[in-house]
Amino acid sequence: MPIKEECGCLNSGVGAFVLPTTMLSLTGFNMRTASILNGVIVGLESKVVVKLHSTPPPPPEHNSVQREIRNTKSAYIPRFYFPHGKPQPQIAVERTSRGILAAFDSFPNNQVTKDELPRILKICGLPFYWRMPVMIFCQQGNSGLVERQRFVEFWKQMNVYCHDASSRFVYILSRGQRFRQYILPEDLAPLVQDVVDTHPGLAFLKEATEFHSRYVHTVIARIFYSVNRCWSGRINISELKKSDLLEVLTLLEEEDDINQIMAYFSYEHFYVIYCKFWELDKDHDLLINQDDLARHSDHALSTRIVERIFSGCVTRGDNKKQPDDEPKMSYTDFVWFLLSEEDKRTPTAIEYWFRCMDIDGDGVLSMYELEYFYEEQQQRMESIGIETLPFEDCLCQMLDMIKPARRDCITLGDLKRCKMTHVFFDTFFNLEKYLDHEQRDPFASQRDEYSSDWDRFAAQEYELLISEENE
Ligand SMILES: [Ca+2]
Ligand SMILES: [Ca+2]
Repeated sequence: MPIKEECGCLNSGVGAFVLPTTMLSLTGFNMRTASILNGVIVGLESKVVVKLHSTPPPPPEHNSVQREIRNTKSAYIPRFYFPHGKPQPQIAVERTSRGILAAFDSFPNNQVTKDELPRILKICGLPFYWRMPVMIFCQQGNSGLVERQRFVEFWKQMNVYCHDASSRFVYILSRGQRFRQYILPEDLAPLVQDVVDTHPGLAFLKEATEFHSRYVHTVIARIFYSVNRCWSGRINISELKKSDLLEVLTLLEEEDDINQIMAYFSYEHFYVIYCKFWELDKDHDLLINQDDLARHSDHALSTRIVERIFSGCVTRGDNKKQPDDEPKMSYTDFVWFLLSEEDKRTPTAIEYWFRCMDIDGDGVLSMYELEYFYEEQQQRMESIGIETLPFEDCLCQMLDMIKPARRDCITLGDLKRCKMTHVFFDTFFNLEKYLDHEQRDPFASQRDEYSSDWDRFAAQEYELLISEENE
């Protein structure tokens, strides 16, 4: 029976009524409901007295976190997210500005040249090799001079937006264009050319101007290969923050032996990359075709993978003049190829070969794709009288090695998690290296002074090239 009929109207104003305990169970009217009704309960054994109010019940009590938020709602919460770095106190910016003005006073006409600019940069805490980008940002036309007022404006404006090294670097290299917060390859050219012109480790290159642009292009390609992790052709602030590029630029200032700077700038590494390209580019038009690339490393790569490299899945430039022209590879594309081929453990190399092997572009390597590449390896081995494993057996070995999350396909994540990914790739498209892995225990790690497969390859090849040259 409804409570209303038995006990009178529940919302009839303040009053008291008595519910028999039997009614509580009949109506599902429990102790909690009674308490929510703001009632006073007495005589639990036999009777419950509920005191009613005309106002609705208050909301349930907040938990401690909610209380905390409610109490601090109007309080000041300091800003804690600084995508462009934490701003310096205004007083520090002013102090630096005064330092800049005083430093300019000591130069004729309050102007500095490229050679004098680093003295000003030091006051601002900017590294030596940022000077060319700063020069380009601040100079009037091509005067080669930076004027005091212009520099102070630049400094103050930059401090409005950018407070850490990465966002400042992008700001300077993009010439303060706030709509483009990324670096393009050509933005780096003046900086790298400045390294060619002034680094003591490259003094011998001064006269050989024909190699300057080759070196500059190699360094920029290597920087993009390692830093531009999303393959967009534009380095953004977050990629720069995650990279070692700015540290390496600072290191250039301290290290006179350029070959000690294995990341990006080593001349020996450049020498190896360029000579390898030169060997393949027979007509020296700085482009190579599929036949040229197939000759790399004494035809170590399969035809099928070479075709995939030229399919556009890993190359950037479209070097076709006519739609029917055969696809060509630029020097920059070759740098990406060689770095990927000689060190298959880096994230970019794994992505590079994954893109090549993922023929249908569905984001996984399916069994048919693995079989397609293995088939040619098998044929090549048979043609030179080497006994081969059937595909199924090879597949089992590979799946045991990679341990993919799903047994029916291999994802990029599976390959990045595995420490033996280089062996996986060589099995499917590099015969020479595959046979090499087969001969030695692939799990036995190579212990030597080199920190990467690339550094080892470059050092060994450099020795070879130099000894060939001396013969
Ligand atoms: Ca050529
Ligand atoms: Ca696929």
